[in-house]
Amino acid sequence: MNTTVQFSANTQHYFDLEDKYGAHNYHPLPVVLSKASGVHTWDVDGKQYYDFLSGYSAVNQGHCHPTIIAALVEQAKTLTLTSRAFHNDQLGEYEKFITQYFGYDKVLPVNTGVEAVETAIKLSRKWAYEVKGIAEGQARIIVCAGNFHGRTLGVISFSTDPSSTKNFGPFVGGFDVTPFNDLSALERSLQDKNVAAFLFEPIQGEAGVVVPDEGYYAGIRALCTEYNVLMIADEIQTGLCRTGNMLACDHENVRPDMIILGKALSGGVLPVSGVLADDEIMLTIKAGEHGSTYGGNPLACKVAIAALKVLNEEHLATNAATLGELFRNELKKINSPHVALVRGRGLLNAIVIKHPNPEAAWDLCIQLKENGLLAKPTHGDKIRFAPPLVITKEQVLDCVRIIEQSLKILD
Ligand code: IF1
Repeated sequence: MNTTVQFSANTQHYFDLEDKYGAHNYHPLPVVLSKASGVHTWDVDGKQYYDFLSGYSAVNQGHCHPTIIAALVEQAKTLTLTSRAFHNDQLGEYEKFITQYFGYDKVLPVNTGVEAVETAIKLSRKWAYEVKGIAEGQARIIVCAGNFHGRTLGVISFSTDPSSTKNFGPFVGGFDVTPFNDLSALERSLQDKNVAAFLFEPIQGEAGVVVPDEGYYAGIRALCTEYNVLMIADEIQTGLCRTGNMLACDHENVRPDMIILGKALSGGVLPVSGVLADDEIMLTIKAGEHGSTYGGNPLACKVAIAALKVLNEEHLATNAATLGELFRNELKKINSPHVALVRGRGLLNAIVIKHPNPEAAWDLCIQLKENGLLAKPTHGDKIRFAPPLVITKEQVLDCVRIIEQSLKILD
């Protein structure tokens, strides 16, 4: 369906600015947002939308959460950055808070999600050589086909997605790919004595919200323990209540050796990420061997404590579990001929579109936008639905109605 849609002069003005002055490394939905609160965003013409992307699960607590914003404003007026050349009165308090919150000895704070993934990889290699005793330079890290862990050269080095890797080589070595959700294949890859770690997403987000079989996490835990390999869970998108538990691995009561957090660790207010691990792993990195200018800055520490408190105080894991179940059940009841399947856990869900038009998912997202709901396709035929976890039952039912109404455009 190729109709030329007219946009307000106001909206077009912002499209033109980005087109002329910005890199073209995204293809955003044609909407210009200027305000947000809770589950809603508003565009420059004042139209209201439900946000069903949540900044790719960074605003689990809802846009501009007042408690988080208050913490930001208070600290922003006091002390924002010291660098790690000096101590400050926020970092240690944050480190104590988050390590007790998740039950690990230590945290290494950085800024973006991919930076935390890179940090976890560096920790794994240090541990491999200095604790496990693998020969220097020989450590292997097992990753999953269909993975998405970020966009630095080190991390795309083990991507299996050509759109992440084409013409970005040469790449970093030391990674082997195993199928996601396949414990037999994982065990075969662990026969290599040089394996240091297994890095995985509990649910593959970018791949289209691929949920593994029950027992996958427990199986990984058992195999990593048996073969003395670090189990590293990238919970950047699945963590912080998104999938109905504080961490997705909690669904099977499994404790990874390292967890990687980002996105909603700040409630969408500024980049905050980090790696949690016990001393045997964390203390392999010594003074001067890793860091970053903003890593663990006082502003990020204050905001992250507030963001983590909101998750528990507002029972967002329970809300995600309950309303996610409702959302999937109501979507299935629509029984649309254009929806091949509905899948997800908690409020990380996706539909797979089946339609002769390869642009059908995009066209549906355009129609959803017209009807007041923002979502975006991932990998062509899948649409991720991930609202802020503060959404109410009435709002979920309202959004199911919008989705049902919008699906008619594909008839
Ligand atoms: C984009 C995807 C989601 C992540 C996991 C690490 C990172 C991400 C599991 C890196 C980031 C973001 C990146 C963003 C779109 C979004 C995304 F579509 F790219 F894959 F959510 F599914 N691990 N995911 O999901 O964190 O460095 O971005 O802070 O690149 O367009 P980051």
